[in-house]
Amino acid sequence: MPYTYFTLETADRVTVVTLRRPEALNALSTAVLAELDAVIGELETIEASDAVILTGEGKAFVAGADIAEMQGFSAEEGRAFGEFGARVFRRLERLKKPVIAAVNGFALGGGCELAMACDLRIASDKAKFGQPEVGLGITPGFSGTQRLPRLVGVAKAKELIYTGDIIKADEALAIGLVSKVVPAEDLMSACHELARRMVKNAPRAVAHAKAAIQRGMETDLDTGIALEHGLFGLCFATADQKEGMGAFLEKRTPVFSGK
Ligand code: CO8
Repeated sequence: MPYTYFTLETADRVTVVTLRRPEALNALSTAVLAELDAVIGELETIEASDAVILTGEGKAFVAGADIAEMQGFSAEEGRAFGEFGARVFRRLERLKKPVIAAVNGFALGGGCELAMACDLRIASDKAKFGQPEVGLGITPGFSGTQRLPRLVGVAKAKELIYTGDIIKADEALAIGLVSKVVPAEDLMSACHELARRMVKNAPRAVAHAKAAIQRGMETDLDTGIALEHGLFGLCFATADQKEGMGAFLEKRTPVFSGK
């Protein structure tokens, strides 16, 4: 399906989603968020793909929510915009395949929040991260106050959010906001290499592992362990479990069907 702001390319079981609004540093307007919602809907249905790489065109991953659009908002409009963005990000976070953020440049405000809604983040050495919202007179509004402390700890999240400091990729790595920093020219190949190591596995097992981690991190340990049991059990209803274990016993490489 053609989009105004996104392109999708699927090859070798990986879909690359590129946000293309470089003239506004890929800022998230209502129209961009609505398309992102539709893109996620499409990703849910692409059977040829088991992993997603999300990146931005130009010098930004995403430089935030669209300041020009937000400037005249009433309190009610601000709340509705925040709720909409947060709902779209939550849908991305719950996608039943891993999503790697290939952070090519600025990931600020809503852009940092979007990267945090992905499963993990690989940064170009040119990437910059921050939650500069308080400098604009607002708080983070697409769940940054919730995901940032969960990712980097409460004190560091408070420091970043209260100061609005912009940090470079190496500091983002040091605080655990990103998994790896690579030279800009190697960013996409590094993300593809990582995705390849995921999609060689049984897709449903990876999806169940994602659900167990994601939902488990949002609850207490006993509930999380019970969730894991349920999802672990479901794996035994898949053809890929039989194939994976059969291949091991027959000393051959498994051929997974995603069933
Ligand atoms: N929104 C709209 N337009 C933007 C944004 C943005 N977030 N960021 C950049 N642009 C536009 C610029 O206005 C400029 O447009 P034009 O060419 O028409 O003047 C164009 O993109 C290029 O930007 P710059 O000329 O500023 O590029 P520089 O390389 O000089 O600077 C920066 C790059 C440092 C990234 C700079 O653009 C910047 O500071 N951008 C804003 C960063 C920011 O504050 N982001 C947070 C926004 S708030 C937010 O994300 C809240 C999320 C939750 C919202 C919930 C709402 C209720």
